[in-house]
Amino acid sequence: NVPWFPRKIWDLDKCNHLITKYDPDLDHEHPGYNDPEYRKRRTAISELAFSYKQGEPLPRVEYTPEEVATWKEVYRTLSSIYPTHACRQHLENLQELEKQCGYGESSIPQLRDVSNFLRERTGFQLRPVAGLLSARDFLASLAFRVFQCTQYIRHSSTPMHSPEPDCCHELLGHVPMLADKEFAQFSQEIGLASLGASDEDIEKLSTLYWFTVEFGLCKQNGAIKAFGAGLLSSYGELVYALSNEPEYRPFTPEECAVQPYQDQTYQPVYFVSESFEDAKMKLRQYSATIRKAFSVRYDPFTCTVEVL
Ligand code: H2B
Ligand code: FE
Repeated sequence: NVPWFPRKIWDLDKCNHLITKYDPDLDHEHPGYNDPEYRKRRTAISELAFSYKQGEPLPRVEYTPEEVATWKEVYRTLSSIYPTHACRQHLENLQELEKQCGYGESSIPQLRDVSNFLRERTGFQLRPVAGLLSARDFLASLAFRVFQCTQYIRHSSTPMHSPEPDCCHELLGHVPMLADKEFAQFSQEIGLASLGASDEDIEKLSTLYWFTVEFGLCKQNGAIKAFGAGLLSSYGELVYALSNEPEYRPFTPEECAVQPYQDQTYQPVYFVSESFEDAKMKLRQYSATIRKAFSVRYDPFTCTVEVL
């Protein structure tokens, strides 16, 4: 009994199971919980994601001056430490996004433009999502080179922190990395490994995702740099992660997959990859050890998963 999984890219319309953790309507600790205006705005942007169907043009959002002000602050602060803290791929691609995709502190880029940019670079595309998705649904979309992307922005009272993913995290953390060919392949392979996997293996793959795509470090020219989107979108943790204070371990999927992780405070340990190429090869070996009754291959011509 293999759990259901999407076989065609259009099946992603059914991969929409949200997790209510950190929801501004339910979580009393959420910075927007006591702000009815913010919650109304979130509901409106959520509607766009709920009604989205694969293949439709991505919805545009007209951001308010308050939202743009939040973006500006985040953009400025993070840009100031990228040169010393971000990996080469992130830096290069962010420059390209500034040149070609309207990235900058004065406006929040539109998902439609960003998705077109990524498609040209690595074949990745974005799809709007209303909030935190189940790990199974989130990982499954990666198998199709689809990245589920939030479109709302964090509350203006906490520009330097968000308990949940928001457009600052996606656009500044994830998007520049998804424009890298090796990294895109790495992401898709985690996705493919997740299709039809047991709950236990989904948990392990989520943990792997966490310590690489979200909080991964890598070696570049003898220095440690950040490539994880959770780091690249959090000033505080980005500084901490490269401060020599936390523990650093070489990336090994077997060890990484079972390491307990923190989503409330900084990570006590980070995994350092030699390169994306190396991380991808190690992940491939690890994936082969996941017990599944079948193997899968993605056919990019038909956007379907072949089950072998
Ligand atoms: N949902 C959304 N919307 N964005 C994410 O970055 C995300 C998610 N990450 N669901 C997932 C879970 C991740 O923490 C892993 C795969 O569990
Ligand atoms: Fe993320």
